[in-house]
Amino acid sequence: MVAVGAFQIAHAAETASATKPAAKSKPTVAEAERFLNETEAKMEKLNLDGGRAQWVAQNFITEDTEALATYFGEKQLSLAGDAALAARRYNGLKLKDDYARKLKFLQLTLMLPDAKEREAYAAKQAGLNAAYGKGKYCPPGGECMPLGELEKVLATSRDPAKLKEIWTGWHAQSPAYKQMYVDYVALSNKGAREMGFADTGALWRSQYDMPPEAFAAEMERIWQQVKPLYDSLHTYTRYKLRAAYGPDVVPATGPIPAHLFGNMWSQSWENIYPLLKPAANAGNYDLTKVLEERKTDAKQMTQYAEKFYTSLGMRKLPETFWERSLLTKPRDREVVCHASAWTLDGKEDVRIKMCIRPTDEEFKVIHHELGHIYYDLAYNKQPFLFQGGANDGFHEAIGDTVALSITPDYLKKIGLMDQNQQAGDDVSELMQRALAKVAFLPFAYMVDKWRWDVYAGKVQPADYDKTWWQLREQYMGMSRPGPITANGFDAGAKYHVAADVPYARYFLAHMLQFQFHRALCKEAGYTGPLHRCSIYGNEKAGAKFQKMLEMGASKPWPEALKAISGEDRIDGQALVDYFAPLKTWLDEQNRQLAAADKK
Ligand code: X8Z
Ligand code: ZN
Repeated sequence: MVAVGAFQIAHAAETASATKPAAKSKPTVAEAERFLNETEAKMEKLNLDGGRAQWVAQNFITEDTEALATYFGEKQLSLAGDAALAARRYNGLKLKDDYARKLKFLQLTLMLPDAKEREAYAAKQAGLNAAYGKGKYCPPGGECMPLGELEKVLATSRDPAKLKEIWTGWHAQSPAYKQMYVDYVALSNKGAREMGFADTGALWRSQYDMPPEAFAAEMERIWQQVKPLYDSLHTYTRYKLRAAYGPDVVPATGPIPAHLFGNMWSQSWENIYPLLKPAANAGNYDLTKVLEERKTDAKQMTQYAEKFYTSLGMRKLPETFWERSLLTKPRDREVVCHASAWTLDGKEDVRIKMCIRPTDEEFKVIHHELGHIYYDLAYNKQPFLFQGGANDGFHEAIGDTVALSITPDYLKKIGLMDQNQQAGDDVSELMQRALAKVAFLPFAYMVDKWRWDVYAGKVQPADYDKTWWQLREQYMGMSRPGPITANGFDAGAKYHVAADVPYARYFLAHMLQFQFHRALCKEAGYTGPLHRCSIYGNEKAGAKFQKMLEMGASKPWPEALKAISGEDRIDGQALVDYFAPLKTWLDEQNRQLAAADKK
């Protein structure tokens, strides 16, 4: 199954006549077990066909591949729905834990009884993916630019007018598929309600081994833990952006325009590190420059990442990974460039699809993607229904945990940094990390806050942008670079909204990766500051990691968390502790800057 992808309808199965019970007989445990075993086998088979159709649809965007993806999407929905309904019959039985868990999984899905509606749902899902993948901004009189090129301008230009043009150009794409999204949401909700959920948002929140309301409360609890750190970083960033762009562009109070953060969604601020770097002792090492100068190609980038995993005692990637993955953007066809990791057969046929560029940011993303792949490979002996993350946040956290070990010392070890090159001091190291990890937090929270409200019908299509920007302002402290447009669809300019991939997973992953990192560094016997810890080459830490990965989705996630960290709660404290020295520094800077402002 696709590690990141359209709403996962992997949990599909067929009610074969062999398992269909006589209408009046009472369900038995033996019958339930047989049903689950047979269902799982059928799902596995269809999943491979569906995965292949999706793979080609995203690798070669054409009408034909879109139709194929729709065809199999409908089939998967149909099987998932049948299985979910058939599963209900066994709900009251006292089953062994594994079977009870599988029975629950089968019912966490959409069910659309009408074939026409299933087809419409699948067609819109494929259509939205394709539309996003093909998106471009065509400047007046200039050549059309795909997203990757637009992102490069946002990362490197410091001309606010140019930044605004690029930002606005990309956000002008999504209104074209807004109606498709609106119709898709309606169908999705219908399918969720058939299964007894209030709406699709409630279905999403039900996937965490706790009631949906408890999950929403957990998200808010964690956000409150990390919010003070974000606020400190935002305040400091405002001062620096004002210094760079002037008071006409960056106001002294209130939200900051979203096009100035070096990223299309202002979800990561790494690219504006040069504007923010702490003046004294700031490291001037630039990994992007090194990768560019050395002409490090996409395969080499991937090999660096593979080498990290094998240094932990994990296996090499299968030969077919290299043969079948897409690592660079093809020139002659349209593809969905947003990075993703896939397992087609649930065994060895793993691949990634990513348009790799030689940058520091993408160096981390490739480690992220291989995290999905190594998780997939680790749990490939689990039964099909347990071939998944302990929860989706775990899946997103694996590669990020590894990437937290990309430290200056590690880069020296692998020859990407000169031995005598000076690393930055603690504050500048932490600042760089915070611009990726802390800046991201409110975005990771608000995307699904918006979607939960959309799915719940609390936000109508006419108000999509109004609510989107209310949340952007409330949580991120940002504003739209220009006025909201009539019938706009700014949320749809983000891949995960267009492709309907839940986003709370990334919020969880940002907590989990600091919990994992802390636990693995401890396992490795490391006792220094955690931002200097790299578990590279430590097989003891690797073994601990691997043990959790192999569990897949077979146990409730607190057990998986316990296996690696001894904790059973997803918690923001590990992240807060990691950045504590930066928080102290930021607060002192902010105090001084405020005092200077008053003079
Ligand atoms: O989508 C991704 C990965 C694939 S699962 C590249 N990420 C989120 C994003 O790009 O918005 C990684 C971090 C957040
Ligand atoms: Zn991912």
